[in-house]
Amino acid sequence: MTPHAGARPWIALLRSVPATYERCLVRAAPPQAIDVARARAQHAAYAAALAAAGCEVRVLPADDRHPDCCFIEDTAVLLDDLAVLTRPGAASRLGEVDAVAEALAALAPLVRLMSPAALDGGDVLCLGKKLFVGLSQRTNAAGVEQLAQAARARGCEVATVRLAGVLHLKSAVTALDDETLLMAPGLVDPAPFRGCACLETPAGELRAANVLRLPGKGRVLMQAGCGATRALLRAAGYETSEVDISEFVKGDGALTCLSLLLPA
Ligand code: CIR
Repeated sequence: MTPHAGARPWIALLRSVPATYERCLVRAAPPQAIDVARARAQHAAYAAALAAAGCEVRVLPADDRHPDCCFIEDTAVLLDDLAVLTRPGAASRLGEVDAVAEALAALAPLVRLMSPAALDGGDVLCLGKKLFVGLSQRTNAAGVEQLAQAARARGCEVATVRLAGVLHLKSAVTALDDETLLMAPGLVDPAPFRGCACLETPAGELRAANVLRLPGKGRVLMQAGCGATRALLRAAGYETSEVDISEFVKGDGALTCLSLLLPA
C-alpha cells in the first residue's frame, strides 16, 4: 500500500510553498498571521529531514493560483503500484491535481477519481492491508467508493470513519507502523479501529497524532513541541525525530500533508 512494505528506496514528492500561501484555506483565522518566508524555511527543513532519513526528495514548483498547493498529500493516494489522483473536496484545490499527475505519470500507473467523487488524501489512512477513509467535509461517499474499488482490487479491506471537529482523518490518527496507530482521543469514531493496536496522544497534544513514517522500522517524524507524545513513543520503542511546522499548522496542515511517499 505504501513504500513501507518494500526494501526499495523511497521517493518523497513535495510541492513548494506558493507566494500566496498566506491566503490558504483555514477553518478559523490563526491567532498570528501566516509568515510565508518562515513557512518556506520550515518546508526546506522538512525536505532536509526526509532526505536525511534516506528519501530521494523531489520538489515540484508551486502554483501561486493555488494557495494550498504545498499540501500535496491531498491530491493523490498511493496504492501499491497505483497512484489514484483525487478530486479534492474544496473547489479552490481541484486545479492542484494536474501538475502532480504529470510528476506521478513517470513513476506509477494513474487512475483518477471522477465526479461526483470528492476525496482529500488527508482522509486516507493505510495500516498494512487496511485502508481507513474519513468521511469529512472534503470526502464524500462517492469518493470513498471509487477509491475502495481500486483498493479492494489490491487485496485491501476498506472501512469508513466518521470525524468530529477535525479537517481530515489523519489530523487525528496516523500509523506508526503496519500494525499500530497513534490516535488523538475524541476526534474520530473509534469503532472502525476496534482490534487495532493503538497508542493515544497525551492530554494537550492532540496535534501530535499526525506523525510521518520514515524509511526503516519504527522511525517516525513528529511535530516539534509535543514532548509528552515523544516520550510515549520512545518508551514504546520508536525512534523519533522532529521538525517545526507551525506555519503549516496555522493553515490546518500537519506533517503527512506535505509529501507523497512512494517506492523509487
Ligand atoms: C486545506 O484546508 O485544504 C488546507 N489549508 C490544509 C490541508 C491539509 N491537508 C492535510 O492535512 N492532508
